[in-house]
Amino acid sequence: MKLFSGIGPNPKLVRMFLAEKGEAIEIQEVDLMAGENRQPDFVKLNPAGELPALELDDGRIIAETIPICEYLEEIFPEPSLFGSTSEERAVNRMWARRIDMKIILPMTNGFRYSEGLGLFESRMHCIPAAADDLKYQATLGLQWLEEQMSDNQYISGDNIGIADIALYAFLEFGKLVGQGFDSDSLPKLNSWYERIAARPSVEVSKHPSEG
Ligand SMILES: N[C@@H](CCC(=O)N[C@@H](CS)C(=O)NCC(=O)O)C(=O)O
Repeated sequence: MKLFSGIGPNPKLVRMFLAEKGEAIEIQEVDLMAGENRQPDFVKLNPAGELPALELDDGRIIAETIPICEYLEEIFPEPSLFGSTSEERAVNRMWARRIDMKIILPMTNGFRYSEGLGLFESRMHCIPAAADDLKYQATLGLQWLEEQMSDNQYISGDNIGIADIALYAFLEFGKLVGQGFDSDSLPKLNSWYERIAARPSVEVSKHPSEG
C-alpha cells in the first residue's frame, strides 16, 4: 500500500490520521507546486488530478481524503477515529461533513481564487470575484462551530476523531495562507486548536518542506 502525498492540507490530514493510529506506510511524494499531480501519469491513477491518493497492494487506487481515511480505519481499526458504534460513527461523520461544507470548502476555494490564483487558474475554473465572500463564509462557519462546541475535549465527544483531524489540518493551512482564525472571539476553538497542536501526530505528519 502506498500513499501519494504532497504539500497541502488534504494529504496532511491522511498523514495525521495514520500517525494517530501509530501506522506508517510507504509515501510517494508528488510535486503539487510543479503540477505533477495534473500530469498524465498521475491523472491515469486519479482522474481528479488531486492529492492524496492511496494505491492498494493490488494496484487499485482510492482517492478522496475522507474515503481514504474510512478505508484506513477498516484495516487499522485501533484506535478508532470514526467511532466504535453505529451511533458514534454517524456523529463523527456528521461533524466531518459539517466542517467540510461550512469551513473547508469555502476556505480552500477562497484561497484558490485569490492568493492561490497563479497556481490554480490553469488547473480549474476560478472565480476571483467570489474569493472574499468565500473567506467570509469560512469565518461564519468557524463562528457557528464555536457556538456548537460544548465542554467536550474534541469535536465529536471525548475522543479525538476524524472531524478533529480534518479541522486541524485546514486551520493550520488557513494560518499559512492568510485565513488564520481570531483566537479572541473564538476561545473554545482556540483551546481546542492548542490541544490538537500539542499532539505528537502533528509533528509526525509534517510535510518534508516544513523541515
Ligand atoms: N476532494 C479532494 C480534494 C483534494 C485536493 O483538493 N487536494 C489538493 C491538495 S490539499 C490538491 O491536490 N491540489 C492541487 C491541485 O488541485 O492541482 C479530496 O477530498 O481529497
